[in-house]
Amino acid sequence: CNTLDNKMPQIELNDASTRFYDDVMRGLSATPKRLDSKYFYDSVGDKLFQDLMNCDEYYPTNCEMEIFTQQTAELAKAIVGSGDAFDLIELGAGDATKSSHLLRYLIQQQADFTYLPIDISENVISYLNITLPVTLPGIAIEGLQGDYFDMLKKAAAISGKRKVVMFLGSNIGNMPVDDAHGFVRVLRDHLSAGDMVLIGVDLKKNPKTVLAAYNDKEGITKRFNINLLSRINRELGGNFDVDKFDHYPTYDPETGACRSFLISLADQQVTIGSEVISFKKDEYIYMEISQKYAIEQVDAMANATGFKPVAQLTDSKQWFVDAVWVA
Ligand code: AVJ
Repeated sequence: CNTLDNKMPQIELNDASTRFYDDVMRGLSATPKRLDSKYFYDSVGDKLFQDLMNCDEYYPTNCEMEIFTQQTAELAKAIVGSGDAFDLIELGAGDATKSSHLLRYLIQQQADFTYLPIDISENVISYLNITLPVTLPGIAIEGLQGDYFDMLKKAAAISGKRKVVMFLGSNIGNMPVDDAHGFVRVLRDHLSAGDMVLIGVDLKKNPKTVLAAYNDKEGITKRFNINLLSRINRELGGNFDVDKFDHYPTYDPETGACRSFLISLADQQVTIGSEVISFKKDEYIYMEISQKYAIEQVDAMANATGFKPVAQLTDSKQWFVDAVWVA
């Protein structure tokens, strides 16, 4: 039952936009206000995230790339096991820049595997289906577009082989610790004994280093956050005046929670469709969490969720870990 239906904007909304609209209205009607960072990634947001990965301060991508390029054999060894056939599934594959190093190595080693990238974006999946067979000759690839867990079920129905699930880039950090445990437990429920997970997790480090990564001098992170307001304007008929919001990034070294907020610079009213949302001056919208973990917490997460830790590969600065777990 959807009580928001009669207030929907006049523009035609498909299922995905309806969910977007419902989530936005729920978040902005709550106290305190919040938006969901999973909506950062429209085409403008994708581009801003690309820019972020290339900026000086944003270290996680470079750290994980170092692991994938410098410790490829170790990664392969941890997941290949006894040399049986397996499905290598990647949740949120993006352009597969990091994983392609592992894929190339596995092909060279004549490992018997199929690469199954799962992404919510049809663009991502058709791009990978077309480009990977060219850049990685000999790859067996079957891209799956859709929700992670729906597609995991589908993958299981297709093959029944052992599964290795990659979840890279510290995407797990976009959930608070409890939710992350819940997510990993659901992932475990979709796997069988002997299946594996290769998960990338950003680690606690000098708080100034963390904060700088989410407060870059060029202001890309700010634009990345503000873009969600612009997206609401574009797709849901909103009228946010984006100049009346400031970006407030935070990092708490005790909990490892790195959170970003947008702060209203004035008492103001914003309309979305026919709904009016009021902001007080200095009121915040909670936008994103990028949780950082102590390395012991990564093993603890595995143990708490039905996995056993198998290996931990860190970059040379020990800022990031790719952990391998077995179900
Ligand atoms: C893609 C979710 C891992 O949280 O570090 C980058 C997104 N947010 N800068 C992260 C992001 C702000 C990123 N993840």
